[in-house]
Amino acid sequence: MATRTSSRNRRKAAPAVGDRDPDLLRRIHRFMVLTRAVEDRMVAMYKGGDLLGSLYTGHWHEAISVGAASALRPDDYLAPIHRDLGAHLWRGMEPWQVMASFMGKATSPTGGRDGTLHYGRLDLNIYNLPSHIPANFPVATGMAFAAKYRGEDRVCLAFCGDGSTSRADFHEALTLASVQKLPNVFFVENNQYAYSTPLRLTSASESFAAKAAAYGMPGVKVDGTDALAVHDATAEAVARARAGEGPSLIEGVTMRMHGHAEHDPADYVLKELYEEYAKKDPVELFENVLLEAGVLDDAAAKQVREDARQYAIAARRKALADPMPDPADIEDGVYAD
Ligand SMILES: Cc1ncc(C[n+]2csc(CCOP(=O)(O)OP(=O)(O)O)c2C)c(N)n1
Repeated sequence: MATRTSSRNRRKAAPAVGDRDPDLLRRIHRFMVLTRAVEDRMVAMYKGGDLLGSLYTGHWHEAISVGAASALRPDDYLAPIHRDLGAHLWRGMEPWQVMASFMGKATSPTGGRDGTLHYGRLDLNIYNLPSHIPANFPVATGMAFAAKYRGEDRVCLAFCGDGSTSRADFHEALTLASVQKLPNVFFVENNQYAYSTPLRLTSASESFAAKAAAYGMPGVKVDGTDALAVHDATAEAVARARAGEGPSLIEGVTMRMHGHAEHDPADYVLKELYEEYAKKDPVELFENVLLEAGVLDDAAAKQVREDARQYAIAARRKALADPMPDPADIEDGVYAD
């Protein structure tokens, strides 16, 4: 799957950027480009046999992961899923750490205990994502509960996929958060497939955002390929949570442009959907918004892409050279003393 489209997206640029901080916009753009570059590099690493197992990516989720994370304060909590590399990077996770994780290296955030994507960094207030989806949701309510209990004005942003909304923990988390007026922002990344299950077999509701009403919280549906729309919706929900007004639900609609993971050719996906979303590359769309607004020029945009490419190459080099864990440490961090 080609991950860069051409100037054809330029004609579809979103409305102007208003009086938003140009530095923030350029930073959002830079991290979206970096996310794409790192994931493209990691796809090549997967194909080249560098990784231990399969690879989960978030192509076309960059506007969601970066756009939403950029609405948080660093001391807010993040509970990501497997499509949210952009949110990790935004908060300070290094690309080489992510690569090291998929290689089981000692330098990965789990010290090589995990050979895939269950990395987090508590020093960056990023909760390690669990495999079971959306098991991060009840934990997110716990984190928000703790913040409220301690009288801190911290917010917790948690992501899940469309398929995950069918699970009981989704219902439990939203119920508890709204009853307790917890500072949660729940973000449903609707990429229209839950592995091979299409949206029409996941929910009969008109939207996921509409479900918020039943929990007594606001719900909003945004274009998940539009970084500004995502950022604005998240900023509003974060402000509400921080003000003690309780949780919100955001649905961002995008498309899973790669397989569930790289081993999956995803030939069950409708060809028309791929064709439609090939014209809606979130990275290109946002770049074009900034170019049209004069926040970025062509030379700067080119430089951002090249810097990201080089950064990803250097990250691979470091991760490859990093050591595997020492077998003597195998019990470290497993048992409490
Ligand atoms: C409780 C549970 N059931 C099944 C799985 C296997 N599984 C992992 S991801 C996934 C699909 C998830 O779909 P969705 O929530 O829409 O997220 P997406 O992968 O599309 O981003 C499944 C079935 C799991 N990890 N946990």
